[in-house]
Amino acid sequence: MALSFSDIVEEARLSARALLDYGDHFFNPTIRLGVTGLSRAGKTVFITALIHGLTRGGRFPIFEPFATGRIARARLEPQPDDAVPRFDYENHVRTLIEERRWPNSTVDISELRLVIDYQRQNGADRTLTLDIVDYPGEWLLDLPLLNKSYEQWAHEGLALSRERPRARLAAHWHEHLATLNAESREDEQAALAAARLFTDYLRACRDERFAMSLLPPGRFLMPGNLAGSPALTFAPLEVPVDGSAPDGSLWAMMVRRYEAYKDVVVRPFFRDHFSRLDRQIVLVDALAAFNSGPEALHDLEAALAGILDCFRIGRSTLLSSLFRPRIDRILFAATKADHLHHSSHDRLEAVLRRTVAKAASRAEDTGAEIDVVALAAVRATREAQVQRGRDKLPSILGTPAPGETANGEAFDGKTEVATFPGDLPADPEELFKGDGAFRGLSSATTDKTDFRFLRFRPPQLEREGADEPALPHIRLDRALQFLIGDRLQ
Ligand SMILES: Nc1nc2c(ncn2[C@@H]2O[C@H](COP(=O)(O)OP(=O)(O)OP(=O)(O)O)[C@@H](O)[C@H]2O)c(=O)[nH]1
Ligand SMILES: [Mg+2]
Repeated sequence: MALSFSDIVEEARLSARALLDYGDHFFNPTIRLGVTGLSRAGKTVFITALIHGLTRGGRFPIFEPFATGRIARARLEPQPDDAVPRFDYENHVRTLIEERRWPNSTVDISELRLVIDYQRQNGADRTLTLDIVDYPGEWLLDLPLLNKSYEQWAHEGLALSRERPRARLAAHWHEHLATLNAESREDEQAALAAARLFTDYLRACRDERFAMSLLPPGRFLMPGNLAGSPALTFAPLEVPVDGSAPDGSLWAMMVRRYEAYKDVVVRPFFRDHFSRLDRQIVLVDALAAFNSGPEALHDLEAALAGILDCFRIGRSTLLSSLFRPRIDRILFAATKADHLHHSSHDRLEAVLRRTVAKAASRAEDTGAEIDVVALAAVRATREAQVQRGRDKLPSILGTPAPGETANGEAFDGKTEVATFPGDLPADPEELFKGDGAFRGLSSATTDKTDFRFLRFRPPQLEREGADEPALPHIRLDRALQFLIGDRLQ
């Protein structure tokens, strides 16, 4: 790949940063852990539960350094990056434990530093600094744009928007597109209308439940302080993939803005955040995808392939071999596993493993060790046997959040209900093929099935003395062991 001048400047900046970080890490062993996932995947809850568990004594039998008592203590310290918002841990914990509500949605990147004092296996005392970075998966999915020209991006985006079921959502935008001539004079009003209709289409895709999660450019749906700027006012045009835009044309205007988007949004994210990560966990709301059917599952698969591709691109983009990104472990985690009976947790992992494996075989080598886990960072349900007719059914008990409804019944946030979690098939292939393979939650006492997206309140905790009680979880310790266990040997 030929490097342009701006690429070379970029590489010099990256190298300087890498050297600085390297010096830092040498004296003060540090892991930068990236936590990402699409909107509502469970990032905020995961980080809150992780920090609460490490600082307040969680139950982590599979996290070896913790279970064997080698971790003396873990404490919060001021974070290293002054320009990044702090992860609002204290507030999130209060919301979860005292109000028994889930924390509000977060839209920006945030960071928190945790310092862990531990004893090495050989007895020596050491300190490991864990910097946790929460960032939207939508930003990650922008990375492939770095390797794509405007024409390539427009071509791919248009092709995708003409496939079922997207075509229906793109109808208005397509109508407008048909009135545009890419080679005509540049025209701000045409660009504004195209960008608005294109953004409406992206939003409609996102809102159709889980389906269709592959949607760069990510900032179109979370513009923040760039709202209304030219860098966010462009859209695909019908242009030849290998063509070049005539001077002064609408096409040239779109190209310029697409490149501006890369300069002001994608490159800074890559340089300041992504390229500095050591470990990465990608949270996936796989159950929502199963609930939406095979189409959503194929979409999820494509999104995971896209994500793996980002890690590969992270390795090859711009970088000399000396300063390649250093992510060496990636964990894919299916969240909210407390919506399933424990007998299905391994199956959930199997489906995710199968989905990632397919994606991994298409993406080239990411150079990182990859694993999968099914977890619930905060377990909101308990298990019970419920009598139905002559049978005893393995069920889960939880308190639906106030305002949740199912089968015409509205919940007040106080009553516990028993639901019967659908079984996942033993063979993951069935989910990809068939309809009706997974039905999600249904009522345990009747055979009504409209419980699929029921949200439970966080659990009621029993206080033991003055200590803050531990939050229950599923396999959070397994995730920790993979993500940082080896650095606490
Ligand atoms: N039952 C259960 N629900 C969970 C769990 N984690 C997350 N959720 C649900 O998923 C929702 C989203 O979780 P968040 O942690 O806010 O997700 P996020 O990825 O930070 O979302 P954004 O900030 O909007 O990008 C929560 O409001 C809960 O309803 C879990 O471990 N168990
Ligand atoms: Mg969040």
